[in-house]
Amino acid sequence: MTMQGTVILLEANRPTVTTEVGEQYLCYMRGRVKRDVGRIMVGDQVLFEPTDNGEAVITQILPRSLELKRPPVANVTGLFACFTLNDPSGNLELLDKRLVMAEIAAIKVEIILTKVDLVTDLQKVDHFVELYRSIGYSVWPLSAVAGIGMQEWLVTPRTGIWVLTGESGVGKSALISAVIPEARIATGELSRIGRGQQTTRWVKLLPIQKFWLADTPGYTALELSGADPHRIAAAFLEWSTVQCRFPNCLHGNEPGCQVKEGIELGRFSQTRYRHYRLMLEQWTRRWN
Ligand SMILES: Nc1nc2c(ncn2[C@@H]2O[C@H](COP(=O)(O)OP(=O)(O)O)[C@@H](O)[C@H]2O)c(=O)[nH]1
Ligand SMILES: [Mg+2]
Ligand SMILES: [Zn+2]
Repeated sequence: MTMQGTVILLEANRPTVTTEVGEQYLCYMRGRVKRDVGRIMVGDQVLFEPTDNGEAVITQILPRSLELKRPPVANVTGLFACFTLNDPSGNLELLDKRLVMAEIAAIKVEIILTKVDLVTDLQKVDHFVELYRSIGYSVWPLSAVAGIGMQEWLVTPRTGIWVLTGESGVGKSALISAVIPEARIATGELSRIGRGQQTTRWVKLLPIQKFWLADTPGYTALELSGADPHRIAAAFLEWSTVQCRFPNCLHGNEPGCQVKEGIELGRFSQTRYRHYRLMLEQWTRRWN
């Protein structure tokens, strides 16, 4: 009998697959798909056949919608872009870059503002939340440690595979531990196993409500590949509300640029515009 499931873990090249109703199978790769053993990823949809001993044989890896390289996860639906204004304050340029990359890769993205229990400047928080919400992003101010805002974040309906991204120290592990206490044990064990490839490749999908949260010990990166200046400009969603004189305007020194006018009028964020210009520069240096 052929069944379909999601690869939620790879250990020593043995995939663990979960069906839609939550049955788990430790799988083998056999026959024609054996050559795919190095190719299978957490997040893959696979067809498999259970064997008599409660294990299963994978017969096919279904086509992927998307592959994230770091962490290695296939078929990612969404990213949680984690950011903190405290301990230590995060880099807004990196945040905007993540948001842009998610738009270009057509991955959903929501912003988690971590460590709000440490906030001393409430105005700064309000400004951050208002800015990104006004652009259209979901923003979840929360504290994993103090248990603030966790329910609001978690009960929002989502499906598919979601990955926590953000700089080291922003609180990704704390979030996972707060949501799934058992996950902490796995993460602890892992750090004892040691370093190197094993660690960075280690990913596990954890079931939360109706979606999967990827537990990744390593840091996450989105590449600028697939980007070009027009895509980068289009990823600044707030600017889609205006029309420049030239339809292909890149909002530099073109006459009749409504984006620049909007910035002068205080309608658009000057900081985000600066990050846009930096991204264009980086793109030019890297790809030309
Ligand atoms: N006060 C406070 N500290 C936090 C919170 N979340 C994480 N931390 C602390 O911030 C540090 C980094 O957190 P961690 O989860 O390891 O960050 P990661 O590198 O993104 O996984 C640790 O010392 C955590 O205890 C929070 O909500 N409030
Ligand atoms: Mg961590
Ligand atoms: Zn323009």
